[in-house]
Amino acid sequence: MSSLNLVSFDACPFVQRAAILLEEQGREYDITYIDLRNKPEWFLAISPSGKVPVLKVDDTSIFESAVILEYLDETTEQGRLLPSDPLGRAQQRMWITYISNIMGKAWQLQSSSEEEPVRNVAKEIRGHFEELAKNISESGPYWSGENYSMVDASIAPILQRLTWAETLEPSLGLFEGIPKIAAWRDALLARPSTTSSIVPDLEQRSGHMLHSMNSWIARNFAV
Ligand SMILES: N[C@@H](CCC(=O)N[C@@H](CS)C(=O)NCC(=O)O)C(=O)O
Repeated sequence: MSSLNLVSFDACPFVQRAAILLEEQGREYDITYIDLRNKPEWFLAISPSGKVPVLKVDDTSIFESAVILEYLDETTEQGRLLPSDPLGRAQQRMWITYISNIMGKAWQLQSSSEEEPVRNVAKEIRGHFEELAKNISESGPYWSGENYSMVDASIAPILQRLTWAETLEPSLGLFEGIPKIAAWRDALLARPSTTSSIVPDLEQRSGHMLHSMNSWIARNFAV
């Protein structure tokens, strides 16, 4: 069996997507943490964009979180998360791409140093949540209903971070009035793969990092 090594940055939600799937699949893997402010040469040699995650499969490297998820899904001995019919697969991929765009906005929300851009991007994120709410299964608790899917693994890290962002700045109201997204979030945050795929003190580390970057939402974070 191939060895798996996830090259990671401790607070990265894109890395967490891959870690969630590895946890869901019960696969053995190692994690190598790097400092993104001081990227090692060996990392730049395997990550042309200079971004994590990279999954090393023996001596071969795969970058881009959505591609890593698909590789893991195709090579698992457990049940696959992507559906077997091409249209079902296309639909999941399209929402995963949609969610990746929200992840960029969530980072703007966390890192902006002024209130106005944070409020503006919060409004955009709420708009995306409303769109997702129109498309999530009626029955829940997950995207497609009873069964956990690749869309769930893709969004969990960002729902987790935005929930935390709201504890820092409750007036953001990101989930207010969108009960389907709040319920989806609750189901995903209660799932063991979501909690076991992060470093235990993620909030503390993220809080320090954001505070040191003059993040507006982390302005009162106790350092
Ligand atoms: N599209 C990429 C995005 C990954 C990404 O943005 N990773 C961030 C950390 S969360 C990164 O490595 N940033 C380093 C940099 O841009 O220099 C993916 O899905 O894997």
